[in-house]
Amino acid sequence: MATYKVSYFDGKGRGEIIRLVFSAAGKNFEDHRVKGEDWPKFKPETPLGQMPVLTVTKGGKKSLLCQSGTIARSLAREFGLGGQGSEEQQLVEEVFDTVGDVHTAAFKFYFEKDEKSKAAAKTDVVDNHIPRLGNYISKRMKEYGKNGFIIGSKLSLADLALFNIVDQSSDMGLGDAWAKFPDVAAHSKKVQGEKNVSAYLAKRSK
Ligand SMILES: N[C@@H](CCC(=O)N[C@@H](CS)C(=O)NCC(=O)O)C(=O)O
Repeated sequence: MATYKVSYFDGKGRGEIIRLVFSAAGKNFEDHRVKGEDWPKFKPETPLGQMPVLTVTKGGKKSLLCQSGTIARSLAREFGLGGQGSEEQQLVEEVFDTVGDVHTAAFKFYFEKDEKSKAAAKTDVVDNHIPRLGNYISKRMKEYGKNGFIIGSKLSLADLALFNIVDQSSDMGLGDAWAKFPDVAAHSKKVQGEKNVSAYLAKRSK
């Protein structure tokens, strides 16, 4: 049996989707929070010099894997959160990538130091990225979702990814931009109410 360790800074960022996949699937993982001062020592041991890193130990062999999206997708497939059948799988990954575009734009805003560029990046997220995602989610839910999920009739990586961007963008002060999208608000509530997710959220590091 494989054991898993997720290494990331002590924040949500690009590591949180992986923690959410493990938690929603009810799978054990070591939540390795790397302190800023310990990162320079660990960095050269990682494949890309970046985190998150997933360490998989199986049959005495240790593999260090990188790229948050690749890790989240492959674990989701392995744990039954990747969509049922090829059409659902395609749609789950479509939602995941669409959310990823918004995540990248939100990070650009959040980490920008120059005030003028930061304001422009915020406008781009609030006026372009979030409305585009909000409208797209309503469409996909109507076409392919059941029981309040975006794709199919059970929780998938698509749901975790949307919940994660809404949660993290609210942390970044962008929460109001979702107010015009009641389907998204209802969806976040639904995901938070899922048994394994709600147990994780109750104990996750603030
Ligand atoms: N495309 C990569 C990006 C990883 C990335 O940018 N990691 C940042 C934290 S979010 C990092 O490790 N920064 C520290 C460094 O580069 O030294 C992924 O999604 O995993």
